[in-house]
Amino acid sequence: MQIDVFNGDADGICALLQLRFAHPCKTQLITGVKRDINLLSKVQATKGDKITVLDISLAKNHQDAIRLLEQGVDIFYVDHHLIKIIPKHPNLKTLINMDSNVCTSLLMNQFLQGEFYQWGVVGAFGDNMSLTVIKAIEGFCLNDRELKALKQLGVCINYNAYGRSVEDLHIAPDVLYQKLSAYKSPFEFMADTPKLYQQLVSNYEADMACATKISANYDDDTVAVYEFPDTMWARRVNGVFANNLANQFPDRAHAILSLNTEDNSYQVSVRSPLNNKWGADELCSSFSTGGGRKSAAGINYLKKEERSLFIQRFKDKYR
Ligand SMILES: [Mn+2]
Repeated sequence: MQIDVFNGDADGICALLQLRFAHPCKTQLITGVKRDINLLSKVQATKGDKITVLDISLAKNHQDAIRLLEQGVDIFYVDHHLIKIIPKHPNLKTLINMDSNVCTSLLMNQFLQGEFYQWGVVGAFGDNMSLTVIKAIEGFCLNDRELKALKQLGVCINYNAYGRSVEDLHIAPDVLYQKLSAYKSPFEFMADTPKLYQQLVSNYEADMACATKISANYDDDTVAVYEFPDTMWARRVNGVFANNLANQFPDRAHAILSLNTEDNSYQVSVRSPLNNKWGADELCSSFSTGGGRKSAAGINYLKKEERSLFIQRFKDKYR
């Protein structure tokens, strides 16, 4: 059996779309909300099964990867999240690159030599890769109007994956993947299913309109901190709002603290300055439930009493 395990965001979905267009087969899909990264723990497999894992940290899934490898399962692992030592195993094939100008969709595009690069571009826009990086990828051939359309699609597919649980999402990521997999070109998708495409766009715009009404709790030249309430739109919008702030203020680092009233904690999204992409992973990893990449990282459960400690470390990091 083939099992495809992928992050439910645009980067995960677009990496898998490219791979399955190039190598179609019947697969079992395992995915979740963007922050649900311990996806390998959900996998039950037996000797001879093949698993593809896309866009979730191998460091965070290390134990389950070893469990499956020891069972005689073959794993193909493609990712760009922080890992110190990549494990070696005869059944494990990895394509891992932690450069901040790389994402999983771009690694897949390279692997497939640009065959379905348009979906690679969509995934890369979802992960907030720069225009310079995207224009340099293998196979690239788009005019500015097409590029703009793919950007909007990437942002909206990515946006759909944000929420505390799949119940917060407008469309479950596995369902969205299956719908998109009918279109080898994203332009066909946008032209062919205007209803679903428009739905993705309007969901995004409605939540962004709510977010832009919130002003910063603290800001100076180097950092800005926002706090969001515990509502469905806020649970969906926080990461993307952080990306937008990063684009708008490229010399400033941003943190969004989203309240979780259930356990009196915050979910934190951090973006390092776009013009100096470093430190977000280190900052977040200094808290027990934190992790991510140099440019974008987060903390799942920041206790309310750790709020000022976090803000202090955040300011110190980027001052
Ligand atoms: Mn990614």
